[in-house]
Amino acid sequence: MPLTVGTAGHIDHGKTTLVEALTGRNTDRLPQERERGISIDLGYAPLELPDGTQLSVVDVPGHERFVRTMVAGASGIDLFLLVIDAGEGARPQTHEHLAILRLLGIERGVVALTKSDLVDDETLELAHAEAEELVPGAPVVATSARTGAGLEELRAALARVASGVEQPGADGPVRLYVDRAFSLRGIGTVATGTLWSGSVGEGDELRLEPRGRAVRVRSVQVHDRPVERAEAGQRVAVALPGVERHELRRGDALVTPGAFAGSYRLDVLVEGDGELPRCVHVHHGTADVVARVARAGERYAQLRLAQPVVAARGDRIVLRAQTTVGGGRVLDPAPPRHADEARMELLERGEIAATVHEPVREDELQRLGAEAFAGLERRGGWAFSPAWLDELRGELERRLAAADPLDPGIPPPAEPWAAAVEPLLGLERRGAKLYRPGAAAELGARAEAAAALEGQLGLEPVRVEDRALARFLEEQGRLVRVGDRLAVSAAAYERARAALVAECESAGRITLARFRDLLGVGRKTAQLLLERFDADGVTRRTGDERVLRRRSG
Ligand SMILES: Nc1nc2c(ncn2[C@@H]2O[C@H](COP(=O)(O)OP(=O)(O)O)[C@@H](O)[C@H]2O)c(=O)[nH]1
Ligand SMILES: [Mg+2]
Repeated sequence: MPLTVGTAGHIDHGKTTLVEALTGRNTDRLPQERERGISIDLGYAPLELPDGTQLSVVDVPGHERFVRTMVAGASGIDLFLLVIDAGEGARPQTHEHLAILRLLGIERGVVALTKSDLVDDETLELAHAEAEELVPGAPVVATSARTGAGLEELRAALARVASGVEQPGADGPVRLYVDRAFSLRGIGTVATGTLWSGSVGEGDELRLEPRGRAVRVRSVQVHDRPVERAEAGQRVAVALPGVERHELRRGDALVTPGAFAGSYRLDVLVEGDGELPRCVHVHHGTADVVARVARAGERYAQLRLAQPVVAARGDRIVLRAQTTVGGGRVLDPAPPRHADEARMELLERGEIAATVHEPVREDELQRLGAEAFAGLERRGGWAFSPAWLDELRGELERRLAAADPLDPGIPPPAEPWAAAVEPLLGLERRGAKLYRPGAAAELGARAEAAAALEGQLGLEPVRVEDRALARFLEEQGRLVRVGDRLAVSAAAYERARAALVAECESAGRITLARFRDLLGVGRKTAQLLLERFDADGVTRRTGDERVLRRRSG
């Protein structure tokens, strides 16, 4: 599996010329080829070294593109080829590129002093010394693309450094950040990028995130040649039938379904020396997204992104404003909406389970690490701490104790995890409320009030302010509610009904006035009672009169 070498260095220092001298390919010429639909592998050139090592060289045309390409992860760029003009020495972009390489943890590479044909030996020696000081530990090789001097030595140095670089793993879920997307006649939409992990082959079902769209891979190319499967670390072009060109954006990721998701927040460990502006460009994968920085203590920050990114724990990011202002490592690719220093400390130490208290979605936690679930309770796709469950039980107990004894239930939790957690609570669901198992309504402290009320009840409605008490007593057959917060005795209601039914059966109907006279009550009381009989389905109103409903009995 080839490793990828990324060129770095100030503009006009001879990067492209050197890559052409090494590989025979002019990476600057590719855009025109691309327009003709021939090459889909912009800026990449294969390089076979004398010892058989396969390298893939990426030469980055513009500065912005440099940043983007470099951020493309450990398996995006495995080693650097830092180019310094022997006559000019290190310039601003030399330093910035080096800083970015360091932020990203790309530590291995080779320094090429270029244009050695243009300088005298003394200048070359000076440049050599300067380069060794600038990049300690990296081999420094003087070269001339014009004369070919030093090219063999440079190849040997690259082979030496490459032999010490770890190959990216082919296992794990697929992750490919889209670098470019275009349409080819007869093929459809094609996306290119570096495969960070996993492998991709014809027929694979993947997801395009953060859009969340299912896609199927029709065919795969590596360095312009069709392959059965592409492996992690390779430059890949995938044909995606059915996907429109405009549905793909740089920064999107093709991933194994469910393995990664988009997020508007990243919790990161800040690397670099300190202060960050409040607003930065976050470079991650192939994305460049604006974000607000919420610091959490001296070492951490939450990045609040203008567009979602698809990240994973451990990913490197570069932060830029006018220039590179810092970098970071992702601690949580989809953190809660709050920059929590204590939580980030736990995440940095790998104590994932300790960050979980209230329920979090299992798939989100899964993304933080394989051992994330140790010591947690899991139910219905949610994970939570046993301590949280105890707290919830305690809280519900308190609310149950405070509930109205007449209806000793409480509304169940309404959070998204409620259905998963409810069976663990040991409570009984009745209708819309939760009760202690077997709990029954009781008068409790209102027994006296109930007795006093019952003493007043008769045919004339009595005011009852306590609605719950009125409902309870009515359910027990001890009163009948009429109007708004009024009640009559159950016996009076029965008597009134008997009178009403008898009258209707003999006369066929009844008026309000007749009913009032029959009972010997006021108009208002007669009205309230008739309305209740209507509501109970005893009578039906027709104009000024009432008739019996057929089923009344
Ligand atoms: N004399 C000489 N000129 C070189 C050499 N390498 C590059 N150049 C010239 O330096 C200029 C910039 O080179 P280029 O590769 O485009 O630089 P880049 O911006 O770093 O990619 C071009 O005019 C090249 O012809 C070299 O080894 N010797
Ligand atoms: Mg160039």
